[in-house]
Parts: sequence; C-alpha cells; structure tokens
Amino acid sequence: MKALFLGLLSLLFLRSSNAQIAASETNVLLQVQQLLEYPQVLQGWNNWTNFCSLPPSQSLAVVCSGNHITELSVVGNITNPRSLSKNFSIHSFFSTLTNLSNLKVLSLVSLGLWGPLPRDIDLLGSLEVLNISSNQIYGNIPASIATIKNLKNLVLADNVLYGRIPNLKGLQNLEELDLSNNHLGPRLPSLSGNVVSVTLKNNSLKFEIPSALQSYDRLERLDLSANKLSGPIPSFLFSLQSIQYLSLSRNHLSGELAKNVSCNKNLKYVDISNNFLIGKLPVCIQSNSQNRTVISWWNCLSNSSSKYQHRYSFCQKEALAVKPPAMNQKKRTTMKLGIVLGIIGATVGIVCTIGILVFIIYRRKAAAKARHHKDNGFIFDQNPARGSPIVDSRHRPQTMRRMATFGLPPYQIFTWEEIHDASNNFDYSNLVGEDSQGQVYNAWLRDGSPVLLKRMNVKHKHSPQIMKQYKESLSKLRHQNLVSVLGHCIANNVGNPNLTTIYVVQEFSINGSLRDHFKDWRKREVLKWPQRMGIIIGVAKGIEFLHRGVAPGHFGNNIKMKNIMLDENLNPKISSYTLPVPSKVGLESPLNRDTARESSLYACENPEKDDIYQLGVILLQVITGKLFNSRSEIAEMKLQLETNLTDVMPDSSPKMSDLADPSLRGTFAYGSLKAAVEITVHCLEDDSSSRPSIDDVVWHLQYSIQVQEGWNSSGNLDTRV
Ligand SMILES: *[C@@H]1O[C@H](CO)[C@@H](O)[C@H](O)[C@H]1NC(C)=O
Ligand SMILES: *[C@@H]1O[C@H](CO)[C@@H](O)[C@H](O)[C@H]1NC(C)=O
Ligand SMILES: *[C@@H]1O[C@H](CO)[C@@H](O)[C@H](O)[C@H]1NC(C)=O
Ligand SMILES: *[C@@H]1O[C@H](CO)[C@@H](O)[C@H](O)[C@H]1NC(C)=O
Ligand SMILES: *[C@@H]1O[C@H](CO)[C@@H](O)[C@H](O)[C@H]1NC(C)=O
Ligand SMILES: *[C@@H]1O[C@H](CO)[C@@H](O)[C@H](O)[C@H]1NC(C)=O
Ligand SMILES: *[C@@H]1O[C@H](CO)[C@@H](O)[C@H](O)[C@H]1NC(C)=O
Ligand SMILES: *[C@@H]1O[C@H](CO)[C@@H](O)[C@H](O)[C@H]1NC(C)=O
Ligand SMILES: CC(=O)N[C@H]1CO[C@H](CO)[C@@H](O)[C@@H]1O
Repeated sequence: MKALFLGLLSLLFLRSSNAQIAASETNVLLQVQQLLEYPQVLQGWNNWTNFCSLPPSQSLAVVCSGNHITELSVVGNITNPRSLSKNFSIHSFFSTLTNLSNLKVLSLVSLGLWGPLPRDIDLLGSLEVLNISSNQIYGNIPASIATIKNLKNLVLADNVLYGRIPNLKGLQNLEELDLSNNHLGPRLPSLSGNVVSVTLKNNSLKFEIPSALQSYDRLERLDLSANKLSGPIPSFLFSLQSIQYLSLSRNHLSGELAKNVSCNKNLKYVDISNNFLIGKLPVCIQSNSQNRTVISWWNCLSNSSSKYQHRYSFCQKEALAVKPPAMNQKKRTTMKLGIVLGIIGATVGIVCTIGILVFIIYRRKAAAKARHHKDNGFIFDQNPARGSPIVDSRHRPQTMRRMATFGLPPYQIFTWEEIHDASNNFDYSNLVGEDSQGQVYNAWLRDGSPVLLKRMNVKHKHSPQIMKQYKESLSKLRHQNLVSVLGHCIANNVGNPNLTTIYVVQEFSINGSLRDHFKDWRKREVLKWPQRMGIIIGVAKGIEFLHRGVAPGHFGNNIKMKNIMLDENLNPKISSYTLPVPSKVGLESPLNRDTARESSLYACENPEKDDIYQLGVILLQVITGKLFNSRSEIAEMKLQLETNLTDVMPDSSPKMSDLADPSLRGTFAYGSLKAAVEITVHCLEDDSSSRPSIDDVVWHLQYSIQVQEGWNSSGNLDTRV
C-alpha cells in the first residue's frame, strides 16, 4: 500500500517536472531514440523519463534551460561501433532535431549515422557546439554551415567527408575546428582570426602552407600532420602569438628553415618529422628542452639531435618530385620551366599553342548547343527548395567565371607547366590507371579543382591541318552527360619529331560511379524510380550526343555502370568514351575505334547498336536492382520481362512490379515502369539491326518520365529522401 502510494507520488512528480520542457521537445527526444534505432546508451527512455534530471554520464547528457533543451550529447559504444540500418535517413533525423529550437550543444558521437550532411543544417541556428565525430557521414561539408553564427566547436572528425572545405570565415566565434581523418582538401579553409585549435590531420591537403595563418593571433594548437602539404615551413608559424602545439609531420614539406626563426616561449610541442627538410634546425627547436618537445626525425637535417635522418640526396629527390604547384605566378613560368627541364635533362620542347580559331568555333557551337539543351534536362531535384548550382563559381578565377550553360568553364589550352604542376610532376601516387591509349592521372588545377589528366603518346607526324581538326574535335566533347573535356595541351618532342604527347584534361567526378551507388545499399536506397529514370535519360542523352551531336559520330563507347559517373545532383556523366587521337587521314576517322572495341565486353560488328545494347543492360540493372555479370543472365532476365509484356492476362501486371527492384516499391507509376521495360527489351534484341536508334530510346524514356510526372503530381510520391 505504502509502496503503491510512493510509486504514484513519484510518477506525479516526474510528470510535473518533465512538464517543464515543452511536450513537443520530449517527443523529439523519443523520436531521436527511435531514429537512432534504440542504441544501448538511450535504453530506458520512455514517456515517463524525466529528461531534465537524468544522471549525467560520460556517454549521455541532456541539459534543460527555461523550458527548452539546450544540450543533447550522446556517445555510442566507441569500441564497438555500429552502423544504422538502411531505414535511417539523415535528412529526417536532422529535421527532427531542428524542433529543439534552443539547442546549443549537439554531440552525436559513434552512433553509426550515415549519409551526407543536410544542406539545411543551418536550421540548427543556435548551435555553439556541433560534434558528430566517428560516424559515417560522407560527401561535402555544406557551405551553409558557415551561417551558424554562434558556432564555437565544430568537430566532424573520423567520418568519410571529402571535397573542398567551405569558407568558414563567417564563423567569427569558431574556436575549435577538428576535421581530422577525412578526405578533405586540397586547400586549408579560410577561418576567422579568433580560432584557437585547428586539427586537420590525415586529410588530403596539398600545396603550400598559406600565409593567411599569420593572422591567427589566438591559435594555440595547429595539427596539419599526415597530409600532402609541400613547400617550405614558413618561419612565422613558430612565433605565432599564442602557439603552443604545432604538428606538421608526415607531409612533403621541404627546404631549409630560416636560421633566425624565433619561437614563442609557450611553444611546448613541435613535430616536423617525416618531411623532406634539409639544412640545420634553428636554435629554438634544435633539441628537446625541459619546456619544449621537438620531434624532427626522418628528414635530412644535418644538425638535429635525432640520429634518424635520411641522406641529403633523398630529400632533394623527393622534394623535387613533389615540387609545389606555382600558384598565380604566371611570370615565373618560362624560367622555372627551364630549370626543371635542365635538371631532368630532358630534351622535350614545348609547343602549346593557343588555338584561337578552335576557341571561336567552340564558342559559337557551345552557344548553339546551349540553346539546344536548355529545356531537355530532366533531373529530379531531391531538395527542390534549395537547389544550388553544381559549381561554386566564387572559388574560380576571373577567367573561368563565364560559365557555359551546363556549368563548365570555357575550353582551355593549357601550358605544359600547368599540366606538370596539376599532376605534381606526374607523381606516381596520382596515377589512377593506364589503358591502351595512355595513362590517367588525378590532378588539380591552380584553383584547386580536381580533374582527370590523360597522357597519350602519338607516333607519326601530322600536318598542321590535321592537328587543327583534331583540336577542334577534342574541344567538342563537352556535354552535361559526358565527363567533358576541359582543355588540352599538345607537346612535341624535340628529340624525336615523330612523337607527340597529348594531354587531355577532363572533368573529375568525386561522387563515384553508378555501379558504386548500386553496390552500396545506402546509396542505392536514395535512388528511387524518379531518380533512376533521371539518371537513365541522362545517360541516353550522353549517348545521343556522342552519336549525333558530334561529327563524325562517336560509337562503341563501352557504356557500363562503372563508367557512368554521378555528380552530387545525381546527374550522370559517361566517362568511358574513347578520346580521339589525330589520324593520318584527317577527319575521316578521328577516332581510334580499335581501342574502343578491344575494351568493350560485348564487341560486335555494329558499334552504334552495341552502345544501344549496353544502354539496355544498364536499364535492366537499374530496373531490377541486380548487377549482371554474364550475357546469359541478361538474356534470362530479358526473357522474363518480355513474357510479362506480351502476356495479355490482366494479372500479369503485379508480376512485372515484382521483377522490379524491391526498394522501388511505391515510387513508380506502373505505366512508367512498363514503358521503360518495353524499351529495355527492345534495346537488348539479339539481332543488332533490330535494336532501336538512340533517338527512339530517348523518345521512349521521355514518355516513361511523363507518365511518372503525371503520377507524382497527383500526389502519389513522397520525393523526400
Ligand atoms: C507514449 O505516449 C504515446 C502518446 O502520447 C503513446 O502512443 C505511446 O504508446 C506511449 N509509449 C509508451 C512506451 O508508453
Ligand atoms: C561496447 O561493446 C562491447 C562489445 O560488444 C561491450 O563488451 C561493451 O560493454 C560495450 N560498451 C558499452 C559502454 O556499452
Ligand atoms: C526497416 O523498416 C521496415 C519497414 O518500415 C521494417 O520492416 C524493418 O524492420 C526496419 N528495419 C530495421 C532494422 O529497423
Ligand atoms: C516539429 O515541429 C513541426 C511544427 O512545429 C511539427 O509539424 C513536427 O511534427 C515536429 N516534429 C517532431 C518530430 O516533433
Ligand atoms: C567530441 O566528441 C569526442 C568523442 O567523445 C570528444 O573526445 C571531444 O572532446 C568532443 N568535442 C567536443 C567539442 O565536444
Ligand atoms: C586516416 O583516415 C582514414 C579515413 O579517412 C582512416 O581510415 C585511417 O585509419 C586514418 N589513419 C590514421 C593513421 O589515423
Ligand atoms: C630572418 O632573416 C631574413 C633574411 O635572412 C629576414 O628577411 C627576416 O626578417 C629575419 N627574420 C627575423 C624574425 O629576424
Ligand atoms: C621552463 O618553464 C619554467 C616555468 O614553467 C621557467 O621557469 C623556465 O625558465 C623555463 N625554462 C626555459 C629554458 O625556458
Ligand atoms: C651551427 C649550429 O647550430 N651548430 C650546432 C650543431 O649542433 C651542436 C650540438 O649538437 C652544437 O654544439 C652546434 O652549435
């Protein structure tokens, strides 16, 4: 009896004290528990939990103030990290959190969160601490994060973030930035001068340490270790007004430190190990002292207290190999080039001419093309309220600001030096592959944007006329559904006049291939029917452009899932098409078709219809969600679908829906699926001559999309992701 009374009393008490925070915020917490799939640390939360007086622990803190929740800190099991199921949607998770309108501290560590950070993360506008380290957040850091004005600590360490770090200068209150163990780069972000701790270790930073750091008067801790920074260590780092901890280890830093470097007296820790430094250390970091730890091994220093040093020649060689790209130093171009050439003893003469004519022709064609492509882009915007341009023009130099309609900079003739810098002297670590045409490198333009660089050697000498036609044909390979050609450089070898090296700079797509998206179920979940049709029509339009948009047509393009790159808006780009090489006979056949055929899995005598067949295979995989490895599997699936189509029985319809990828359920209009299946079956005809032309395919796909759009707009589809 007494126990019951006490129980009732405590219940009443709990209810009333919980009532201090708005009921809606209690609901948000319970939803958070559910969306996080009931992690151990939140076990026991229920309708009766008094969230404002939970005993504080290392892994959980809820703090209330007034009648609002101001802090939510949840740390999952770090030793045994888990991953949330495919039901998890980071987008709805964060939009649930935005209902905690006064939230100042948000820590969600090691909870298995996955997905890209929502672009509208700035809706959490009162945040001061955002700590979502040790999860599986991928993609770019949204630029809107820089508008959360009160942010003091931003910790996104141990995730899978990649790409540029947005400009964070607007975060005037930012004190701690920790982005370690991601793939961010290639440049350090701009920060306000108030920052106290910057940790960017183990990312993909390149280039020299920027002099902007000089103005960070409050910076106490700087960790840039395990990146690919190059160039010298600027002296000012050691004497920054507040610096205490400085780690630059495991980079490609080179050169000699100035002898007169002076150190801030509070500098307690310096790690410059594993670089390519030479010469003697300045006095203030010459050895460990009572108050200063210095780690300097594995350089080529001659007066270091550490025994572990490489020989001088090692650093000279390595430093040369990673010579930092010259930024905005056009004037030095020829002189530096001469030095480099002298050192490597090469006899390559450089003839990169500016094809003004090509450029003018291109501009005229681009304008015509732009008109042509204006209204046939079919991309389902995942986030219609916040459509943002694919390319952020603010970071591009003036000359590149004039965008063509589909977001490409104007075609560019590169100098050999630019090519050389972009690839870090064709550094082996940048080599991504080699095919019958040549090597492909990862490279970075001077504005930091990543590109692909293809190097092809061409034997035979070609007449200026043929070279002119050739350059023109290269510069035409630009379309929103192609991994477009951004520019080129042609270098003639002085020692061997019959050898020409052609460097082609192509777009780089950071977001992975269509096949990657299908193999990773998380990414696949994002691809509902409208998204998949948007991708397929893009691929078809890319093929249409290759077949019809350039003269002569470009056939046998080795169209495969792994060769379709997706950008961040899920716009597909065909990457596999064979680049033209100059031919002896001029424009008659500027394509090296033999290589195209060799590399094609289903080589056949009709390269045009071969492309159609391969588009059919992609359609089949996109519809069924299966990845096929053999022609017989494809034939079998085609047969099943075909039977379904020709069967007049009305109950055949559910069968077709069953053949479709289960994760598409509820997202397609039946008529749209049927139209897509019809054209797929048609593309996969055994007899190549009965396959449709690309124009037919595009027409049918557009019809399928129209059916789908009608269905969407009658309120059938929740297009949120
Ligand atoms: C919590 O309350 C909601 C409605 O207020 C109810 O639907 C739900 O079943 C309750 N849950 C528990 C565990 O009592
Ligand atoms: C973390 O997971 C491990 C292994 O499952 C388990 O032994 C440990 O108790 C967990 N720790 C916490 C804090 O839950
Ligand atoms: C995911 O959602 C489906 C349906 O909503 C449900 O049946 C399944 O159990 C959920 N999976 C997990 C791991 O929560
Ligand atoms: C958040 O607030 C909005 C409007 O106040 C409401 O419609 C929505 O259901 C709330 N979400 C949660 C998870 O409480
Ligand atoms: C972020 O979380 C990690 C892991 O719990 C912790 O070590 C770190 O101190 C946190 N940082 C902030 C600013 O909360
Ligand atoms: C560096 O970061 C990657 C992920 O970006 C991680 O897998 C790796 O373990 C990290 N390396 C070190 C030494 O921390
Ligand atoms: C160090 O010496 C260089 C010239 O050798 C000079 O330009 C620089 O101002 C000196 N720095 C300091 C801090 O004395
Ligand atoms: C080391 O620090 C102590 C106090 O922290 C100070 O008295 C001493 O002078 C310092 N030694 C050197 C060599 O700077
Ligand atoms: C020039 C210079 O700094 N020389 C120093 C090299 O290191 C020894 C001790 O290891 C010093 O005695 C020298 O002054």
